[in-house]
Amino acid sequence: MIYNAEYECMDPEARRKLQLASLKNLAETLYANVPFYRQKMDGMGICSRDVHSLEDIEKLPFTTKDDLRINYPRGLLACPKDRIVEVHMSSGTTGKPVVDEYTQKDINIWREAMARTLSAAGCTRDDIVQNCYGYGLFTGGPGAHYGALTIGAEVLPMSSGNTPRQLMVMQDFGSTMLTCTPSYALYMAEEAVEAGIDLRKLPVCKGCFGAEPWSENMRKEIESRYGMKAYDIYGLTEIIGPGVAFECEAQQGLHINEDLFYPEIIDPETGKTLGDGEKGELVLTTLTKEGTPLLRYRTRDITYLIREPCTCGRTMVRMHRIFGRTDDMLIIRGVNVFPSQIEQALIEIEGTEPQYLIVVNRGENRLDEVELQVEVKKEFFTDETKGLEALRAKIQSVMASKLQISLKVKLVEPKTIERSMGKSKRVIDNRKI
Ligand code: DLL
Repeated sequence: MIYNAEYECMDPEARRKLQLASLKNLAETLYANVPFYRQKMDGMGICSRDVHSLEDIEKLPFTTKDDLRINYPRGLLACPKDRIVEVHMSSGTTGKPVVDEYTQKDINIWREAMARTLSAAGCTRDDIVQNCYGYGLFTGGPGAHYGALTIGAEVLPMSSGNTPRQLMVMQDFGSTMLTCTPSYALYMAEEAVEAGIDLRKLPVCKGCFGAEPWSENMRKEIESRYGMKAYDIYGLTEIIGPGVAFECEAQQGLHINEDLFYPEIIDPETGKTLGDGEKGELVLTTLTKEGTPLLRYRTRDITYLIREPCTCGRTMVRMHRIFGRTDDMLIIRGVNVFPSQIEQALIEIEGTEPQYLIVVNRGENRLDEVELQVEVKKEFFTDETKGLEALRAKIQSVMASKLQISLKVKLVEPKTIERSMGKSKRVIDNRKI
């Protein structure tokens, strides 16, 4: 279902005009109101009057996560403080958290973006949305909540955790839609089996999953365990939270809410703009935000843009599902490795579950050593050590040929890798300690 055809199916040329007007306005506001941007633009000898076309965005400065941290907590505010009505922050596992401050207009933009997102997955006012993204400073819970309310659906604001209660509510209230991280969806499904609950017999038939990388394999697993259709949704605190991009029923990439967020793809090394279809770092500009608007924010997420028209009728550009991040990229003995590549390689190996953990150590010889722990399907975990040994050797040789690294594979029993209620942790890099 298309929530707002006027904008989602807009003539691309008309949209470009709108984007240009918003961009000029943004450059002007940031120059006038945010000293950080004024200094940057002065340093580059550029001002808003130099923006004549959308391509001129390349003349404007980038914003990085470090810029946000340096300006913590309120250095990037672009409007008077009393206009702020809500604040969110990232979890900030390293250093200071990044902050997003919303005016009422920003909240309305978020509601719109998330209403489009949930509608594309089939959400209507008849739905009961069990929202198990975390509530609080994290944007997941509130974002999905606002979207569901805007559509007029009923929301169960569960937040994450307390899985027995989640399953009880799902059965008793007949939730029809699930919103949470893909890893938590799988965790809940496993707990349901344990509790003797057949999720496929429940009304839950669709879900929007995101906030962490996941694969087609995980999608299939969620879809078959719940008997549902699973959609990928993408966003980040800095830009608005969830609601930046979402899958439609065609599931051939995620539509970016382009009238609100302007995407570019750059080469992360050189900063040069790349063309459609070329894989690189996603850079986003918030076109209409008031509280903490950002110019050319370097997301560190790797994807490419798909400009061809989509069968769903939306004209908004699509991005490929996120391949990984420039910064979770592991360098193993000089070879660049993304955890998502390892996951992708595992999909093709019969007998493994999409649950894995990468442990990186620096060996006595000072060389990197990687241990890949992989969960094996129950039926494989028999006493027949020969079968297991063959599987282990197979994984090892697939990884060596696909990733050009040799790693030690450790097969573990089903459900031994720690499950997370929020974002799952796929890498333990002991080299930094
Ligand atoms: O995770 C916002 C969100 C909430 C998105 C709920 C979707 C659903 P942050 O905590 O700031 O915000 O983390 C943002 O998570 O830069 C990506 O690296 C990653 N990420 C988010 N969605 C996806 C996705 C939220 N669908 C960071 N696929 C982003 C892969 C994702 N990675």
